[in-house]
Amino acid sequence: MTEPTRCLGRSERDALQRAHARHPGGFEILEWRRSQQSRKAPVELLVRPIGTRASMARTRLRLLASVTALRAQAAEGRFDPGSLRTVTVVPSSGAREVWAFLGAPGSGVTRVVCGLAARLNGRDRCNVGLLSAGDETHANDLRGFADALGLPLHASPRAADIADVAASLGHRSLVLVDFPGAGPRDGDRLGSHARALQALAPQAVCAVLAADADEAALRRQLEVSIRVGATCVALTRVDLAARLEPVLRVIAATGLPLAWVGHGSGTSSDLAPVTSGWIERVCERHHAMA
Ligand SMILES: Nc1nc2c(ncn2[C@@H]2O[C@H](COP(=O)(O)OP(=O)(O)O)[C@@H](O)[C@H]2O)c(=O)[nH]1
Ligand SMILES: [Mg+2]
Repeated sequence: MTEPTRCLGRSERDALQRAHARHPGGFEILEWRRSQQSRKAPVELLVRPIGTRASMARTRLRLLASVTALRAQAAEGRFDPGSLRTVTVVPSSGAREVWAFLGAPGSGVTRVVCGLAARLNGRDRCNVGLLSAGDETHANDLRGFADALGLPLHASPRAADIADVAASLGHRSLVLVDFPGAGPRDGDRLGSHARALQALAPQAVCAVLAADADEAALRRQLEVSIRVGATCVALTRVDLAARLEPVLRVIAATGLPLAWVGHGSGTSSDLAPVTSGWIERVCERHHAMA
């Protein structure tokens, strides 16, 4: 017992000693109370253990700080470039191939189709045919480009007809199919795309993702693309995205390989096959800025 407690009575000192034994780390006295209305009745002490409280508070603070740091780190998007798969998609030298392209409206599907057509047509004996899986208005987005390059362009607004229309392009070694934009809530159109893809049985189904879209929207878009059979990804509008880690993280989480990267609105020069060097450069730049 410390000096100041000498002025206390035996009952008070006993109560203090019991509290001290229970809370050796220290305690705060909340209330003195006698069990009966008599001065001789034993004293009861209501205490709050300071030590435990303080350390609990400290632990809670420490926990909060580490959770916040973790959240900040996740938001910052430390992205491991090794977690992202890439793939090189090239037309087979022998068999005729069909590649399908789909994505949310405005994500750059038509531009990717044009970019690849311009890149591949006439190279390594590849000749490209274009197929619009939409109505005439949708097909018109490709018309000027097809005419300028002298490429045949057919349209098939109905999923039931698409295999026949693709067959009418049988003289071309590579048919690129431009699907009208369909977002995650556009169930009717997604259903129609799924039926068309089933009929076409393409060698590649490419989900076109706009890098400047919101991370949650990108995730949902990839989910529905996978449901209709996506086999790879083309990342567009890279030049417009403030940060690339969110979209790269979303793609890596699905396990789908990234095939092409578009970083400009030009027809051919701004679309390129992805390389691991590009991914590493993008991540290094981001980490250097963080
Ligand atoms: N800056 C930039 N614009 C792009 C890119 N890809 C597409 N665009 C533009 O985005 C708009 C929508 O592209 P489009 O191919 O029509 O999208 P779709 O609706 O998915 O077929 C057009 O104005 C394109 O020029 C890109 O990589 N960078
Ligand atoms: Mg389009």
